[in-house]
Amino acid sequence: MKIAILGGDGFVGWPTALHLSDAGHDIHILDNLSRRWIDTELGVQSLTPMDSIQERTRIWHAETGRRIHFNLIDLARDYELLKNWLAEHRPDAIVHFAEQRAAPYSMKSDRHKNYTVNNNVNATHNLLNALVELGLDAHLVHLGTMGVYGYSTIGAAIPEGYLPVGIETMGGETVSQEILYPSNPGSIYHMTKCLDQLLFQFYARNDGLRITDLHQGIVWGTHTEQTRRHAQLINRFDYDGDYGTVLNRFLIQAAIGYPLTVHGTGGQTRAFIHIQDSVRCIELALKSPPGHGSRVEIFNQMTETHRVRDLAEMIAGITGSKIAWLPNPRKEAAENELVVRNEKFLSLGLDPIRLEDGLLSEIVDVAKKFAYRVDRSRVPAVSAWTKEIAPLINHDP
Ligand code: USQ
Repeated sequence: MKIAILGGDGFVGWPTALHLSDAGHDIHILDNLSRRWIDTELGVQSLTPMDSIQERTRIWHAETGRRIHFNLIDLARDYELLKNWLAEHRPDAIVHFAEQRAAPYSMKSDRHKNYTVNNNVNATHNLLNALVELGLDAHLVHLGTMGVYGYSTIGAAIPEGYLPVGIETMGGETVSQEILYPSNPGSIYHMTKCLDQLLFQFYARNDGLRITDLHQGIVWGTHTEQTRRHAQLINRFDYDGDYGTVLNRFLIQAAIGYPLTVHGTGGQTRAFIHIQDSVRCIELALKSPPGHGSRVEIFNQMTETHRVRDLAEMIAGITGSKIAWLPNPRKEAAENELVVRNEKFLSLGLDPIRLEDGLLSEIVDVAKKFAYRVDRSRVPAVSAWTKEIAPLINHDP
């Protein structure tokens, strides 16, 4: 297939581009390189040394003989460029990662809130709009988030996108209907993914677009089969308080002797998936497009759930690290249960990678190798969810 990967220079986009290229597909990355600009804005860098996208694709070609094409396009701002590119190349499928993906970054200031909403919602809408205008019947696979469901304290199993409900009619009868699971975002970033869901519902129903939305959990790990092939194919690996995600942060903190930064009681339960499984799931989704006239296909792209304090205690047990119990910069339930249905990917053949000591130690080793690149002052999470929380987390103890 000819596949456009929007946001193909990012943390999940890059290994996906390599994985799909390796599987024989013709890969075209469209990216505005905003993630690299945000590193510059924040004054941080990936733990792993990353080359330019052009250099990365050159090395991939030298290693495999396969080409990955790169196009510098800002989906949110360059609608005409995007439309012209799609008209010229007419891809069979499109994988859409091109959104600002960090919850803490989206909450930093009014400017960051505006940026995240404008960027994410416009990017998705421009894409859908262009597909309809061009009559392009490409299968769109979007990287969404488990966070659209929110984290209730009830603990009922979360279905894959749609919830059966009984509704009482005027005549007193109960009829059953499936509705999109009620969204309950915990940050401006997560809110944009809820808005994306509505855009998808409309365009699938109104224009018959074929759309798959992947509600992904927190990704851990850094390497995939392809990124291991050459030092310059390495994936990015974030550790800072805005972009580093919880398990990867704990592993890097363990590697540099920094106390593991648990927010609050660590009672937050979240869904997780290894980066290698993430790219496999995207390939499985591409192989199973919804039919014409179908509703939006939704998968829960996660393999395990864990409580934050259990992860911290597990890593402290393996590495001897200390745990720091910190005031929580976020407004979120202190403790929650989480049960998630994920049968769809399992039935398509996903054999999940489980969180186990060997893999965790391997990541600590990668982190130790590049520990000299870490700026310890960038480790704490300092983006507060509300003005009331800010003094609690920004005070000098
Ligand atoms: N947390 C800590 N200590 C830390 C960092 C985080 O206790 O040092 C806690 C947070 O308070 C939160 C949980 O760990 O309760 C998860 O935080 P996270 O930063 O790992 O994940 P999150 O902000 O939810 O976002 C990440 C990705 C996002 C993706 C989402 C999937 O950045 O792109 O959509 O995971 S999910 O969480 O399932 O919505």
